[in-house]
Amino acid sequence: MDKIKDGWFSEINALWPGQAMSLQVEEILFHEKSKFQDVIVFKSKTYGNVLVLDGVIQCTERDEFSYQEMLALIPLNSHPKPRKVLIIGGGDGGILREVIKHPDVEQVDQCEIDQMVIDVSKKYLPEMAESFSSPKLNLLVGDGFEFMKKHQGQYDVIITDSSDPVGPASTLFQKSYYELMKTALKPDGILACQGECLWLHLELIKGMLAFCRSLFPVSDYAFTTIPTYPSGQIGFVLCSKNPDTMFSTPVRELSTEDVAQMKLKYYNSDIHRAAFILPEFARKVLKTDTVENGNADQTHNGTN
Ligand code: SPM
Repeated sequence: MDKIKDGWFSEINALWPGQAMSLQVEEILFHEKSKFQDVIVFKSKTYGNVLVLDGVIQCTERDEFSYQEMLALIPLNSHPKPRKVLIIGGGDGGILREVIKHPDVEQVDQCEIDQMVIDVSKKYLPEMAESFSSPKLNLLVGDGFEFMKKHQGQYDVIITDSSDPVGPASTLFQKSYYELMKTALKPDGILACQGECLWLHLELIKGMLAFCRSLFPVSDYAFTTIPTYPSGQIGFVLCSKNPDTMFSTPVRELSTEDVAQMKLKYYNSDIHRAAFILPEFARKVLKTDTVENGNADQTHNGTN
């Protein structure tokens, strides 16, 4: 609770030294320690209810759609028929809400380690948690590594919605985790993971893309804008076992009517394509291995 002073929450963390996002607090709605982390939900003055884990903002009611829609729909709309999806993490339910919107999705398995995150989200973030009642969902509370070891070769798409690479989520940014996801995917499967911030973690992202290129024939990086994450931006690491995948070209193009019917507020097919266009400082570092087939900067490696 030392992060809240004089009615303001400040997100101070060694992962973004010398800067902090602050939100004015109207009321603290929940504060407890779970088995895994410190969990706070507060009502903010201008961003609705806010979920904070170990002092780091996970989502606010006002801007969460940017992250949830993009992390869910970029991989789903890059796959020709995403029937079976696995979500690792995502205990607030926002990624699930977006995954369920895709008409081809028949089954979603979700593995979240912390029951408390699910419970507080159902109570204080009801619009994010609305799809926990979906008949397509098989929800498990437990460790994602153990779950995937028992579910090999099963998924069209795996989405990892994690917190940052410290504490319970640190292993989710390592090569061994990507190796495991590769084995849990079907032969043409796709994965997407929370991929940190270009302004703050370029070297971490470079390292992740390097091991992705050694594991998958196709890997890429996209990003979205979001006011309440550090530096207002967060990215996604994308990998495919199918050498024909072109992440920056959606295989399912949404009409204006589709976008309205799916109640999308950030994602559309144009922003899907645009999300892969990186500012020069990042492009130079991340998009080193380019192909000359009109597929801009996407990496194809010759791995399988
Ligand atoms: N479903 C929302 C969960 C959010 N998961 C990602 C949270 C990341 C928070 N920190 C962002 C830091 C970016 N460098």
